[in-house]
Amino acid sequence: MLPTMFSRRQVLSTGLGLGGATLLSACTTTRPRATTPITAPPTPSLGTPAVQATLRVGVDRVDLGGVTATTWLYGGVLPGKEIRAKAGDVLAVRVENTLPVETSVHWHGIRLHNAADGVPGLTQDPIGPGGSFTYTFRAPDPGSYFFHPHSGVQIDRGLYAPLIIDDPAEPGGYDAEWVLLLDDWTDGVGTSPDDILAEFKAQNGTISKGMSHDMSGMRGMGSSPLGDVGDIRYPHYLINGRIPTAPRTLTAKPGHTVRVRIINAAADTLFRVALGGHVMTVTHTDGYPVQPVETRALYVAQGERVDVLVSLADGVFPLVAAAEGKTGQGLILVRTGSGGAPAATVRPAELDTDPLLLAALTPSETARLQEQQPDQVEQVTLNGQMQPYAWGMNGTVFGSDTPIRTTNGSRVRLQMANETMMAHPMHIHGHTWSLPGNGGLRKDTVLVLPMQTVTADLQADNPGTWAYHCHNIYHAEIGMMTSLQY
Ligand SMILES: [Cu+2]
Repeated sequence: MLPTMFSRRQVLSTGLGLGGATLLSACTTTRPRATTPITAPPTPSLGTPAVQATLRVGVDRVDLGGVTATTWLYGGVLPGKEIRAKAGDVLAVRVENTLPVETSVHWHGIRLHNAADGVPGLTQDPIGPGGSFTYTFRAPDPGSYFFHPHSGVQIDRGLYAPLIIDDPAEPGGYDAEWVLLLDDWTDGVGTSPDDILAEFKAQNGTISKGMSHDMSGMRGMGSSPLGDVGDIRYPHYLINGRIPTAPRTLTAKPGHTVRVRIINAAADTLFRVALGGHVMTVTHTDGYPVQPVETRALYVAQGERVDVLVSLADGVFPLVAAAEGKTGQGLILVRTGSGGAPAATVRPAELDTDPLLLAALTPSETARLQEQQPDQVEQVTLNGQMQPYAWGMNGTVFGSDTPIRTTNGSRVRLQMANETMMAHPMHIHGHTWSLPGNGGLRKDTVLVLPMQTVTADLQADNPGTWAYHCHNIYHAEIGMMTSLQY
């Protein structure tokens, strides 16, 4: 089967709207300057690692299920091989870069020491072509995490893998565990991620502080009750590296309870997830336990993770991750009995049953951060628009930003006001927020809806220079990033 080719115009929704030329003359380019990071605290002495791994980063060919693509992979497979440890373990991961360009690895959601956070320019020098770097860090908290580069838009190639931290004290109570990586895919079959970014940059967009007047929307794309949720139409959407016409199959016995860890590794796509014929019980988000709640569908934004328990019926069922506001979906099959496989385009009725937003969950008692009045309140605005393409924070772009400074031991409150028509999954490194509006729900990635303000507290107990950005990777790369420093 030949790969489906998509033209640039089809891939980039921004190509479908206003011609940029008439707008460009009025715009000037903001010239980024380097943000000077504070000196990272010294790497702590961590002792002998309990888990050691080697991660070869390279150019490889991958079979997405009849569609093959040349792309960049961890260890030659998609998704990359899972790394698993126990809470409190020290991990040592040697990264060998065989790419023609620099790379880095960020351990998304892990409350690790700053020097291992994997952000070139803030916490380390990039790993050059032919170079290597060993990340040694303790993973203090159990949960579902993942790792990916923090270099350009490399996450929009095949560079991502799960990082699962088990809780030795957890009773379990399930028969099996599945890890699902959701992704949007263009590399090697459509416009390359770097070319997409170049097209966005060529629009020379600037952002202004204040409300967006961008009403362009995603013309020709579906609509979402959440508002705008992405800029790019992808040729494919994947679950665990497969397109829906050649899905992977997960097998279990009827009546078994399965823990499903769902990780959104996509660059530009928010997914709406449901398992046909089943109710899901949500137990964790971003690693932390929540008060269990049943739902038939849920939203997972880029960088978010959610764990659900499912009691399986007898038969063959589609687990679908529909690309929200776009056309297309990822699919994986759940098989506990006989029956034919559903079509690639199957749309379980559960998808249209009021999907749960993960930020609306309630934390379990054990997950709560002790309540405390903030020592410092920071107003943060999210700014920008799709046309001409520009995204930023506090009225400016990364490089021209003013880092948020605090002191060790402070309770910091961030009031994130989204002044755009787009939902932004905001991510903080090295910490997990407590959301006072949701009883102290713990999250490191929170979806801030259009024109919504989200209050997020954190305890400054992990000194360093910490990236704080939108996890739409194109938004982050165009400038929607700043840092927290202490
Ligand atoms: Cu964003």
